[in-house]
Amino acid sequence: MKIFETRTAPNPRRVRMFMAEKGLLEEAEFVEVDLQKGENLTPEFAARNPMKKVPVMELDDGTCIAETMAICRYFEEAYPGTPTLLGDTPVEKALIEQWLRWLDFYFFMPTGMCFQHTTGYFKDRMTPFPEWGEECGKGVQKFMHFLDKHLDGREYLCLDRFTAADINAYVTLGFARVVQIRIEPEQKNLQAWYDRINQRASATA
Ligand SMILES: N[C@@H](CCC(=O)N[C@@H](CS)C(=O)NCC(=O)O)C(=O)O
Repeated sequence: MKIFETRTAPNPRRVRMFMAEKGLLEEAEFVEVDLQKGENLTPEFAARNPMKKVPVMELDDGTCIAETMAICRYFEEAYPGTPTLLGDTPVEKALIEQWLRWLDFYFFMPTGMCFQHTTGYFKDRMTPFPEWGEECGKGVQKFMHFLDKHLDGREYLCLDRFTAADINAYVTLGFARVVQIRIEPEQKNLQAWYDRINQRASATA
């Protein structure tokens, strides 16, 4: 299989970390896509993912699957016997899904909006509204306060073990640094959790 990705971009990073945790990095050939040059906007790329975003996975039979969590779901289901990151029981699966949605809507998306609208990185393909970007940045900081409180007395975000929720939050925190949003000195629980996840081999995958 092939995975079309951009090494510096946060969504592909979530997939890589997920695969690394399962020991599956060798399963795929990674193909670099230069987003700034618009390599994701070509008809050839759009044939694989009409939304023109990375990551996209192409299976050996030509099936293409886009969306970070859809790709992660594929690895979770297709490789039984690897560490589960999306839960084992109905309750675990639902709780992790709840966290993934919170993280996507209230953390990752506003971080992405802050990035796109304050840096103008994609101004060749969208109109940045800096004020909206700043507002989204405030939402990101608010969510980090929530995470810090939630992590009081907890080692991981959801359940009592490492899950995809930790991956998504960890990668988002790295992304937030690009727009100068960092863990504040008083956010000790969040910092301790970040340091814990940062020590995992998958963090540098
Ligand atoms: N919902 C998609 C979002 C994918 C996405 O936004 N990818 C970014 C990189 S992290 C991208 O390809 N941006 C290129 C562009 O917007 O032109 C997912 O979860 O995979």
